[in-house]
Amino acid sequence: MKSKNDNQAPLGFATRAIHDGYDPTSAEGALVPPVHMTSTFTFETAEQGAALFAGEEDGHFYTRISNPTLSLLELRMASLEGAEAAMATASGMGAITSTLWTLLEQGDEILVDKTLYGCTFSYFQHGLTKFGVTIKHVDMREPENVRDAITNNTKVIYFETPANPNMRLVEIGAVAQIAKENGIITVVDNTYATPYLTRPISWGADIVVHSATKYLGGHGDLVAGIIAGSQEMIDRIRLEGVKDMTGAVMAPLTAFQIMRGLKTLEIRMDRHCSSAELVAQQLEDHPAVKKVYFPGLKSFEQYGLAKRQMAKPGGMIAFELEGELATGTKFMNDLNLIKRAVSLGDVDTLVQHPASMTHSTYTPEERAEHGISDTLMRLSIGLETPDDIMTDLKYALDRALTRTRDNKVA
Ligand code: 4LM
Repeated sequence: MKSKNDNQAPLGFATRAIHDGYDPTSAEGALVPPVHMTSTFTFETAEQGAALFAGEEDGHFYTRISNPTLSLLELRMASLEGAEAAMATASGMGAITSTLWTLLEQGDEILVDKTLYGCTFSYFQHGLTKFGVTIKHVDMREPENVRDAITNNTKVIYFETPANPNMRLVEIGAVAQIAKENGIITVVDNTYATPYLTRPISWGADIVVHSATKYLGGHGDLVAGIIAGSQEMIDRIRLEGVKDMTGAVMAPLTAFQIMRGLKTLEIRMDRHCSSAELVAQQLEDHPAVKKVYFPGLKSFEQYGLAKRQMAKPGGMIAFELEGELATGTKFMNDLNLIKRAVSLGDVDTLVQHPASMTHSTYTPEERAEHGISDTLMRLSIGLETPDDIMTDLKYALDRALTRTRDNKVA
């Protein structure tokens, strides 16, 4: 389908998420694109097979490299991120590792924000370092810290915004500008924001990675990743990182599920965001809560940046309860509707405790140094009726308050 309407105006985000790249007449009129459940593709002649392998002819020949169903998802994700090209991968970690194995060599240095998803942190600290890559953690809330940390060996700058789990933001435009001035590639993990809220490439980033397991899929029923960037970068990542190093290719059926998820991404995000605003306010007003980290609250340290860089504040909330770790554990156990689970961006509201779950890959000392406290709780606000989410929270918060008061008296 054309990406402009007949008046030559660009089509909107939701329209592209539903229609881009597909013409039903190419598939016997099927409204929903067919799923190409095939590992391999036949060659009309041996010569044609050789030409495909030599890159002299375009076409699919093996699903680890490309497949029509994956290509359609890749085209849609490129369109939504405002990128030239995209690549579908088996998981978010598959997207991250395939990208960085391609970009980095022994002796290179990568500047990485202080706050990262636990397994990403682990990959940097325990994976890349084994192969002679130096990792430098920088607090990227202040872009000038990045400039100060750059050396002749710096090849890549990597960050999440908002960062998992403590919601810190990084000003993409400012960091990408410093990177460009120094010939460095900027990679942004856009999982929390999604392209509906933030498009890092429009701010100057080179590559965007996603855990498509989260909002893009949106229903908690798949594991997947996406990489978006220039055609040249994506070709390299496809043929070096994915084809030969990680093999982290997405299954065609997963691509079908993600394309179904993308069709409702905009309306789901609108609801995630509006419910999260209500919940964040409820948390902030409750005496059992010490501090709330949510980009839509005026009390959020980077509220101004959130307004500039995010169309809406997102569906993720982090907060600290009054009391200690045990208060949080009991709070989680007192929830009924809200499910105790890692992952995020699902239709179901989920709660988890980063220090003992997603960020247990950090040592306690590393967590302290990287701003992930032991009492931090994380909520992924789902699509249930907002009042029901808040009623469940109020019950558990009221009990947390009673416990904290009883402990103070005792
Ligand atoms: C979680 N997160 O936080 P796969 N990037 C970000 C993430 O949050 C994640 C990944 C990449 C969680 C998983 C248990 C910002 C994952 C990794 O899980 O490999 O699709 O994505 O709860």
